[in-house]
Amino acid sequence: MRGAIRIDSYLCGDSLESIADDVRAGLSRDFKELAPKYFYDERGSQLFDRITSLPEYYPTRCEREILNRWAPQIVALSEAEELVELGSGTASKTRALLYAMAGTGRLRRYVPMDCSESVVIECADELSVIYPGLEVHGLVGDFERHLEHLPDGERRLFAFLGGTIGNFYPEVRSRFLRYLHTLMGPNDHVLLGTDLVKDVAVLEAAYNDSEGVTADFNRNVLRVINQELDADFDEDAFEHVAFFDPDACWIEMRLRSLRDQDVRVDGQVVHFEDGEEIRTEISSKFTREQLAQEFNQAGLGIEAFFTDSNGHFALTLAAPR
Ligand code: SAH
Ligand code: AVI
Repeated sequence: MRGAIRIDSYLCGDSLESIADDVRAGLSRDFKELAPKYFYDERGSQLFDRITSLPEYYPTRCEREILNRWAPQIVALSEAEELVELGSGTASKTRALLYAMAGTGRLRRYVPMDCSESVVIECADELSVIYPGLEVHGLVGDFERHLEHLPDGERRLFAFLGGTIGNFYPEVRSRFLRYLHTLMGPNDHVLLGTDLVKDVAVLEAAYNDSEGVTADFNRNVLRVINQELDADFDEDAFEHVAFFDPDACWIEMRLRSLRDQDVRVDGQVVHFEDGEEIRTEISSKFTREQLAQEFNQAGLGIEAFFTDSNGHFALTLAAPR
């Protein structure tokens, strides 16, 4: 016995040309750049999963601590009957929220959205077995482009966990929060996970783990582009770089070319100087004051703010004002 599953995909329509245009545009800038969403093919999602249990990568552990402790209160405050999760991944921490919602007897639907098809299918399958009465409506899509396809609902809790909002540039982030607000009804809530500013050594260690998993995850973007666009990046010719930029207040990940090289990407040749870097991800770190300001600017009122016992990570519950 299992709950009903429906999965809609909005990425099938994405032509190779649109990925090619995006990648080509990023690689033709003076300072080359690739979007972090390209990390996450099936292997990239598996590597991210390994990152979440590395000793240096504290965010997942901290957010799990908060959810395990506060999920019942979050559910009580939001009176949520439906969980909509953006960038859901394997939804491993989300289970604390679903469990608390099920405990109230009002859990109706779970709507995971992720650009990685494999994780949406896997987690929909698993959760429909654990909660046989649960309707799972998965969306394989880009949360920067496809939020309009989220099903309508009542008393929804929009969860955006893991600190993934930190992977947006600040202007994209504020646009995203304002847009999310327009999608929310008066009884909906948003639960946002954000990594907090802390000791630089702790921050940098989380993105430079001793096993090199983050380095493999970073280089995976080259593998994805090789597969998608018939490119010929040599993964071993690029090294992983990650550092905290105190002015921007973010961790920046880059791939540094280890030699002068030409790479063929979608029929064009891209040149890399020895030592030239491609920016592959930013991961912003926040203070409570900054979060309050950003929610306020998006028209959202904060109802609760939780951190783990070390004050490393925060979950903010907010609703339209
Ligand atoms: N929420 C999970 C996973 C975080 S990893 C956690 O907290 O552990 C970031 C997730 O967002 C990945 O599953 C990745 O596939 C997804 N993702 C990244 N960019 C995306 C985009 N533009 N649209 C949709 N999903 C995206
Ligand atoms: C998904 N996101 C919040 C992770 C982060 O920490 O910014 C991705 C990641 N990059 C390297 N390690 C983990």
